[in-house]
Amino acid sequence: MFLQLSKLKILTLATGMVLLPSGIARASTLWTPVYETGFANRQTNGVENLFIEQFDPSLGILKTVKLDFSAALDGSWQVENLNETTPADFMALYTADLSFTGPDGLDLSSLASFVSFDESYTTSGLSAYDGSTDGDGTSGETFETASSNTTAIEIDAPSQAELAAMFVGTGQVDFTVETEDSSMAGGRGGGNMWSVFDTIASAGIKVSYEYEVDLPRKIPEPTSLLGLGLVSGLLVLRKRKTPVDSLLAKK
Ligand SMILES: [Ca+2]
Repeated sequence: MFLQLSKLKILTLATGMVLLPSGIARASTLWTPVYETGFANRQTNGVENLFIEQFDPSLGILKTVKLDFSAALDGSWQVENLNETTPADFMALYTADLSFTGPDGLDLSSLASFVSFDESYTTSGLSAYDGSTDGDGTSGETFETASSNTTAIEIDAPSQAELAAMFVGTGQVDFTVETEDSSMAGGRGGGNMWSVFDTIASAGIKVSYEYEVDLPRKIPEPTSLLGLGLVSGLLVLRKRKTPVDSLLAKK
């Protein structure tokens, strides 16, 4: 009997050791809201700065940086023959380009010339000036073009720690968007030409962060503790009765 009680007691203590730390630390994976920045309808040939929010390390452990880039170029070339007596022909080489660059160390070479167009336009037989300078009518013409692109880049923080580190903090990460237009136009058959290039750029960056948080450890519920107490109490009670049991057994 003593041997049996001892086994039960040891079993109870062992069970308590499992329950008192009570629970396994668990982790949950979450995503931050999407932070977005950008501009629209800006004239080309210049540099724009864009800033995105860093991941606040107080939220948890950064797992993934997801970046979405988007950009567009819209262009038009209008030409008009202003010569009032002589027909003329005109031509244009219309080129525009938009590139993203990021902070030092972040290779965005794949985003060079992210959006571009390279068009060649020629008019044929524009009449003498029709009296309206509008890129339309018998003496004018308008050409339009557009180009856009989107791409996503993911940085895996555990395997690209150095890269991911630049996105961690309470500040911002700087990006730039550079646009360039090197178009040209000319004519033949008349020295009176009206020509307008109009190139507009838009660009945007979105970022969201995947991170991991430790869930709180599970605390034993009062009913469990009560159960443990009852079990222990019963064991003590049974242990105290043991001598009586022995005497009865002898009888
Ligand atoms: Ca016209």
